[in-house]
Amino acid sequence: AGGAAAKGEDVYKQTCTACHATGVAGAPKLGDKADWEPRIAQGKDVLYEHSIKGYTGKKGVMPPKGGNMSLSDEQVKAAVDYMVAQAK
Ligand code: HEB
Repeated sequence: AGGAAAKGEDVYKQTCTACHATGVAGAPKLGDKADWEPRIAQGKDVLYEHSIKGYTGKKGVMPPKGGNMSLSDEQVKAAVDYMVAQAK
């Protein structure tokens, strides 16, 4: 392993999977194209900002950094990249 993609996967598995694996509380599911397409259409900057700062959407609340404030912005971005890649 190694590299940015592997790092993003690790972050995803540690922090994001709790909600995004099964879609807890309205979270878009990993690998679900229908869930992700309109979100990806917003552009990556919006996805990054929403993931780092958190936001309340139509389906629920995305907590800042998934509730793990020890993550750096770069780690969260890598996890977003990983999730977006899985939706393609
Ligand atoms: Fe989340 C959403 C990412 C964790 C819940 N998220 C979301 C999105 C993204 C993400 C990108 C989309 C945005 C838009 O659309 O704009 N997450 C993420 C990451 C992580 C996470 C990267 C790790 C760090 N989440 C999480 C958790 C939870 C969640 C842990 C639970 C608690 N999210 C969520 C929800 C949503 C999201 C619910 C949806 C909201 C609305 O409504 O829209």
